[in-house]
Amino acid sequence: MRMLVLGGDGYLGWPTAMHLSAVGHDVSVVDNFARRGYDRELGVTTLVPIAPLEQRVWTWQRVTGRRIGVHIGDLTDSAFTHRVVDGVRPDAIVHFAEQRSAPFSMIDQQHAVYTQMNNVVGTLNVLYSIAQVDPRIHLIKLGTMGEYGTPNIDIEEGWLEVTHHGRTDRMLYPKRPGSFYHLSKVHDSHNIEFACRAWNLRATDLNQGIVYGQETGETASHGDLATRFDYDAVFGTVLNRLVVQAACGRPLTVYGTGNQIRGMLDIRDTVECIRLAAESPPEAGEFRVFNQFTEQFSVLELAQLIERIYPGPVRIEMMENPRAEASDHYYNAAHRRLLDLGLRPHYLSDTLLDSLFAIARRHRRHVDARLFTPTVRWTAEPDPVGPAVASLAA
Ligand code: NAD
Ligand code: USQ
Repeated sequence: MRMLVLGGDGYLGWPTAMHLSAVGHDVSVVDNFARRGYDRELGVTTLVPIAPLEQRVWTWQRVTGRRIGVHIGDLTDSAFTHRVVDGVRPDAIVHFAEQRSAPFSMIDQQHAVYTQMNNVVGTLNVLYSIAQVDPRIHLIKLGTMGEYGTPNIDIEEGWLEVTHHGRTDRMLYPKRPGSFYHLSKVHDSHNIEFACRAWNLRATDLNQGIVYGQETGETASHGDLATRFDYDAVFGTVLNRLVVQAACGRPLTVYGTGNQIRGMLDIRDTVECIRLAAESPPEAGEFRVFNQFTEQFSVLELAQLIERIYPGPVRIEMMENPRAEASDHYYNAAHRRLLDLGLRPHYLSDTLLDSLFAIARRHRRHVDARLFTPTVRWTAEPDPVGPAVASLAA
């Protein structure tokens, strides 16, 4: 298949592009390097160094003999997006290219507006391009489990059958997300579902949980092919952060009670889920939703697991939660459909954690421990809080 990977320079987009290329698909990537720009704004860097995109692609071709096409530009530019989709004429578009940090979207009004503009407008441009170039193109869109929030009922895969006053209908599952970032994904989902209904497009919305890990078969095959590994309080996700904190002998930062439960998955399963979704497309007009995670954990369970297996002293620090989120809640989310397509999950194991500890220890001299402290609060105050954010405002 011919595949276009939007956000192909990112944490997940780059390993996915290589994975799809490795199994024989003809892959091109799109990126505007916004993510490398957020690093500069925040004064942070990925713990594992990453090569420039041109070098990544060049090394991939040298190592495997396979070519990955590159298109540099911004999806919020409708002419650029249309030009790329029309030029490549892909069978499937995998859309990772959004601002993906909840804390980043909550820094202040400017960052909330940027996040929703970037994400919602970019996705709208992709939808229009598909409808105008070829409605048969399968859109595989990265959503998030956080779209659902933490309802007091079981979470289904995208849809819910509701009986109200004696009448029954199949409705999009009600959403109650916890940040302006997560809300941008809800808006995307509704826009995509409408485009499928109105224009007969075909789409898979992957409500992905929190990804952990840094290596796939492809990223590990050459230093230039590595993907990023974030540990700062804005872009670092919880398990990746706790691993780096343990490796640096710093306290593990558990927000609130630590009883927040989330669905999670290994980065090797992310790239495989995308392949599975791409190779079994939905029908024309179908808006299909898969919950893309393999296990659920509370934050405290993750911290205690690390405390138990890390070969050195570990201290857990229960700290005030900078976010507005439910701490003690019911959580039971369906996640069958990718398993039915053939996903064979890598469950969180001591071996995986040992390999992550090794990666963190290898690079720990570059860790800036100030970045472990959360600086963004879920307030509407006009002034940014904290040193990392102050540099952004400047
Ligand atoms: P990332 O920030 O590392 O990658 C996103 C890429 O998209 C970056 O390279 C960025 O430069 C690019 N991009 C952003 N806006 C763009 C635009 N307007 N035009 C062109 N390129 C643009 O993020 P990631 O961790 O790889 O996440 C990828 C996707 O998966 C996101 O949509 C995210 O919401 C979703 N997701 C991620 C996780 C996770 O744990 N990392 C979990 C669930 C869902
Ligand atoms: N948390 C801590 N300590 C930390 C960091 C986080 O206790 O040091 C807690 C948070 O309060 C939250 C949970 O851990 O309850 C998860 O936080 P996170 O930063 O790992 O994840 P989140 O903000 O939800 O965002 C990440 C990705 C996002 C993706 C989402 C999937 O950045 O792109 O959409 O995971 S999900 O959580 O399923 O919505």
